[in-house]
Amino acid sequence: MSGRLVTLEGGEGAGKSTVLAAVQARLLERGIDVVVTREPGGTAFGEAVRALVLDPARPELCAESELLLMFAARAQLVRELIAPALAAGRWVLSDRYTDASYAYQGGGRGQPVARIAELEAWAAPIQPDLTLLLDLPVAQGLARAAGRGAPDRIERENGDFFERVRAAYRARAAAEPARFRVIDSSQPVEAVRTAACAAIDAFVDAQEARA
Ligand code: Z5A
Repeated sequence: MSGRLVTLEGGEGAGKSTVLAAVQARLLERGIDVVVTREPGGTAFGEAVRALVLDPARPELCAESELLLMFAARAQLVRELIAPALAAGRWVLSDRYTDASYAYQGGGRGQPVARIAELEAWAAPIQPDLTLLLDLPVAQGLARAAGRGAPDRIERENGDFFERVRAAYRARAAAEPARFRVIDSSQPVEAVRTAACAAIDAFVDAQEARA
């Protein structure tokens, strides 16, 4: 089987980190060689960009710079890690990818979708094959995230911002039902993990049937 790109997405406190290890373990159980990464980050350059873009001491960062920095980190990740891994037949599991830019910089910050699509086509032309969207009410996600210590620059945004992020994610999932699996992450952790692994199993089954 050739390589596939699987992404995990969701708003604040959705539980991506909490389910990531279970998804990785399920892929390994299915005999799939998987590389795990995250955005922004995943490369030395990308991690430096992450530190810059999430730094609460940089409130002056404008929305345009934020969008470009996300794509600068992503362009590097695609060329350094994602494209070579897929070309070698490995799977890539990424904690966030391009949908996050549509949700946060598009929905949240109001950056034009056409501009984001242009950046995507140029800097990150590899599309995910499967995206698990962990979805839950904003208030519940913010309550979970509140227990994690000092908020970063983006976590300092208000509830309206995160409502726009959630709406943008849900709109993307509705527009691309073949790629997205929406998981109700307001459920207890074990139920979310089970739903995520079931989605992985169904996807792997379908890929094996096609091979
Ligand atoms: N960002 C962007 O703006 N544009 C982009 O293009 C990209 C990213 C790629 C960093 O992302 C920021 O970058 C993020 C979006 C922006 N900004 N914000 N805000 P990140 O993914 O690294 O950081 P994050 O969004 O803050 O995710 P996180 O810290 O990894 O959170 P999470 O993975 O979704 O949640 P978690 O850590 O697994 O869980 C949060 C807490 O809830 C924790 O205490 C858990 O124990 C608890 N939890 C989790 N699941 C449950 C359930 N089911 N029940 C009860 N409690 C739970």
